Amino acid sequence: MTQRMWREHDLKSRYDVVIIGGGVHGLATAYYLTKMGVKNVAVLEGKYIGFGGSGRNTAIVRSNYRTPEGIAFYDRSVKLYEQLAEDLNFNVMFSQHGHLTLAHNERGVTGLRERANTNQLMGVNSRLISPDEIQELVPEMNVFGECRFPILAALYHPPGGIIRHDAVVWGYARGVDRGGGEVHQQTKVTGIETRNGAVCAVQTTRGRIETNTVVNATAGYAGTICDMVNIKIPVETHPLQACVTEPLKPFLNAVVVSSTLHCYVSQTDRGELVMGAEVDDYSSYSLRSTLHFLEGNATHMLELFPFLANVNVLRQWAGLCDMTPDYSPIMGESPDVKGFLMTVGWGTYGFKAGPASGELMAQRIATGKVPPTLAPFRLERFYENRLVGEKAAASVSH
Ligand code: PYC
Repeated sequence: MTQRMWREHDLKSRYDVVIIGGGVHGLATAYYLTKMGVKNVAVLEGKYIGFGGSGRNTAIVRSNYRTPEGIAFYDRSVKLYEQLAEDLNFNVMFSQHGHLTLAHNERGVTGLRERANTNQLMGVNSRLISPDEIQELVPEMNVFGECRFPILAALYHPPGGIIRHDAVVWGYARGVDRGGGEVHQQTKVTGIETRNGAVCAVQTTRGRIETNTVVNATAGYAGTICDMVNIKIPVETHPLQACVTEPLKPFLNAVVVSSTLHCYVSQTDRGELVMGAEVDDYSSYSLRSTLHFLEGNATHMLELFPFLANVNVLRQWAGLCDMTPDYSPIMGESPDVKGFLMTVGWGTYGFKAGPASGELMAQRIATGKVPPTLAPFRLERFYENRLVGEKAAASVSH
């Protein structure tokens, strides 16, 4: 009989680790835990795995960040993504065809030059390139023609690219199952119990589970889960919208991003263009996409690629992004509730971060020690004034 990708189980009354959220962060944490020998692990997902941000992103992977802390973290994630197909024995279709961030004014060029320098100092392959080189890499782009926002330079990051996001989620889920962990879909967490300042149980729609370690690996609902143990996190939830066109002949062999025009685009192996914008400027939990987004995104995209004017958009959607004040995540154990850990607040960077987030959280849990790459992202940084400012590395931000 064919082996199922991941099996269904009755909920046990006790697990060593309970992970809330069946997206890439929760599944990767469980996967690396099982690899480290911690096998009595359950991932709880209220809907189906990949329902949230992991199934709603634009699948861009890169490590050309701004801060040394961010670069080290995302570089580890790119390296794990590079090995992932072999590690999981599952084709995740990682296409490292390069990533271009365009600058349209002098301030933009200065910001990209600073990022290129810091990337190079940290061993990450990124460099500033001229309009001639941009045109060579993307011949179909309107680099020298009539336009409102001239292209002055770009940050070129060859290891960046796109991956098949569903495959990553399914591959990790299968890895968890084969490693001895459990994936529970349709299992909503309704409460978390504490005793003497430490986690002792989780209440779910399928029953109560005893555990001393809970990981909040949710997006969109990170604050709701933290509220269950009276922890306040500085997170605001905003929708991020994206869309996909009908398939076209392959012409775009790089991810192209313009933060001035608030848009980014890549071409999938099937030929579709996946395009997105910045987060909506209002806070909301709506997963519905809007005409306003589509009009704005099309307008900006046509500045770069005027020949797309008659291409049909097939689908549009929204995902939820938990934005922190410094655009960096919150990772590690809560300072106030023992055994309550978080990997949340990923903003618009969540999907590309999944493997490194999972590996570091698993190391934190399995060893009881804080890995150096994780340390800068602790919740305490907001009280200690040690922010890790990554807004300038956002593909698009207000
Ligand atoms: O940071 O690469 C990025 C990104 C793409 C879409 C949203 N964020």
